Amino acid sequence: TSEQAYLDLCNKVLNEGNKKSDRTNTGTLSVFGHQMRFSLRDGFPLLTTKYIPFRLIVSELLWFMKGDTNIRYLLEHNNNIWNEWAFKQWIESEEYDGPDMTDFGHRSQNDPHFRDRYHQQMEHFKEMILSDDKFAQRFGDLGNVYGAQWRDWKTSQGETIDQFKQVIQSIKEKPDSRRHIVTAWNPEDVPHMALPPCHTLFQFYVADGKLSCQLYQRSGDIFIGIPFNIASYALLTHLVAHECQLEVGEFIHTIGDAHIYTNHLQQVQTQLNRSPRQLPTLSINSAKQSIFDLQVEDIMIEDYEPHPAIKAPIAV
Ligand code: UFP
Repeated sequence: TSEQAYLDLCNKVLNEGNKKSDRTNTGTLSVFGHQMRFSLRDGFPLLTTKYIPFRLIVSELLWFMKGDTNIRYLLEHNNNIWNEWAFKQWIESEEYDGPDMTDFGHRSQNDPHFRDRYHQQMEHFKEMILSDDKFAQRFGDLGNVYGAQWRDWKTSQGETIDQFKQVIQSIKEKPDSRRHIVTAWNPEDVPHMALPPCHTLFQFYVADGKLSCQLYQRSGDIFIGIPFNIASYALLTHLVAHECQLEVGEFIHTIGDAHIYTNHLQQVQTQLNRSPRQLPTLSINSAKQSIFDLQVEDIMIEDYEPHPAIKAPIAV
């Protein structure tokens, strides 16, 4: 199956990767410039060699597509993947009067006492985001992340550009165009961002009634991040095809710095010792024609029978 493209990347980096230090001081093995191709016609590329929680991919992508940048929507769908970024804004604000949370990412990994206090504060934070509108407005909003760049790009003239709507329009009107591009990389914003966009730019392509998508990802954590990124952009391709009444073609994943963190080497070995299974299939509620009306329940993965999850620390 097309999962092999991912396993090949793991093998390549283990065998040929450059030893490289990185921002998080974890250390990586890394290659520069790698491309994987996933035919979306033979199954949905959600890895089977370890369990990937697809529901997190769905709610995050719908959140981007809505142009939403507030974690409240994610929390309402029990999705915690962006919490730390919002939490950081709160504990660094004047309003915060709880215990010291400086450098909570590292400390919660190394100090069990601190970890308990951190979890307590985080639970409190989540409750406040969900129950208090003002609080959510102040501390839940992540600013110029993907949703803002896709749907609400700020121009120098003080106007906004809806790149995502425009690209859908252009696919419908001029399928052969070579300009179906959405960029999240905004050089004006990058210096002020805690995490400059990893998925930097994507382009669509139509041939023979089939829609393909290529992503340029500047930096990819092969064990933890990339499996999510593959599934997310494969889903995006399906959704845009649904909106434009096209079949799906390929998802092409081009990565700049593709790396395995040195504290994931064991886990990658475990995964490589497993045999890929039949890929699952995706179903989209066909009663909804516009993808802008879709809710998480409208998107389902079927016949997904993966190997168990593999735990690993996240580099912070
Ligand atoms: N990362 C991914 N995919 C993502 C995401 C982050 O692989 O969608 F948001 C990883 C890549 C890298 C780290 O290991 O997060 C970002 O660090 P840097 O900005 O230094 O590249």
